Amino acid sequence: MINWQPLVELINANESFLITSHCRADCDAIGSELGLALALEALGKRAQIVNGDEVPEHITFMDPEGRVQELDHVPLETLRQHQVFIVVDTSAWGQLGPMADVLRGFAGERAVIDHHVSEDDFNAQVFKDSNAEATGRLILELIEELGVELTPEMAAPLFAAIATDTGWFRFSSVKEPAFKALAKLVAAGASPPDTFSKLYEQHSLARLHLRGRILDHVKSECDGRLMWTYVSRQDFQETGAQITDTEDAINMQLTVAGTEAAALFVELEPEVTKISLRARGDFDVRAIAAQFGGGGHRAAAGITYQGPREEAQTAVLDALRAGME
Ligand SMILES: [Mn+2]
Repeated sequence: MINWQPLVELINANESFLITSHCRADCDAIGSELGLALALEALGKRAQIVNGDEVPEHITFMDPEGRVQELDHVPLETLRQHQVFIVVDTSAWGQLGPMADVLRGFAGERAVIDHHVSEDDFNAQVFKDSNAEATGRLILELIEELGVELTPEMAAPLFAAIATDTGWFRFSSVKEPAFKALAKLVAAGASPPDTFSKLYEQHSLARLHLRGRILDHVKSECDGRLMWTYVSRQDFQETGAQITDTEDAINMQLTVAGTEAAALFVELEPEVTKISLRARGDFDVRAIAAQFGGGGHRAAAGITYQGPREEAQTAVLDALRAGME
């Protein structure tokens, strides 16, 4: 449990707040920023949200008022005028992008609200619970500590934050506090079906057709322990789908019983292949990715391979097969 009192005092003692989160923002980042900014404004404070890059297209629905600004479009002087700088959903300099320099040069008070284990020194007061399933739930706790009444405008983005950071309530991080928080957010106006639809039911027909190709190309090896598939440039051309339409496609291979590792080879250019790797159980795909200059986590890693797709497939599949022995 976080002791919020120092942050409540910091907020009560100041009038003007700058809020940021990590680049390539997700729903937890945006939801936490918006929930916090709206709560501060409910107290009569000023809040400005500025990120190092733009809000990803597929989650712009979370910010109907366009409150989240991109650093490129904001005069630097306006940022220095704030009294307190609050970073949410990250504690890593490397994830702040160009906002890292703004934080380094910031003269006022600093605070971090986060649930990630890693912790760089931001020279800030840290409000962290690494057992929390989402920063959005921590923001809700803070809102309650501040005595601010939850509005539908706060509840909707905070609901999306918790829903997505928990894989829609199925990760091992999901405990009773998550459902208690969700109940409060729904009571305040958050709509689970509306959120789900805006996140996952707005895709193009081309994306569905591309998915059909990806499924059609699936191969199974090593007695079903290794699954792999690919997308060629021809697949993109013929379906009209975009590179971003390959997102999440790899996870479909993990739905087959007995799969331990999965690979997706995406032909970006004739000589550039993007490779996504996933693992279930003990298999470590980060170790495979590292052999080709890639990186990631044990269960999810990626490689940008400088070479034709067939060559990438031969090389990386050989490494995967060797890892299965
Ligand atoms: Mn998060």
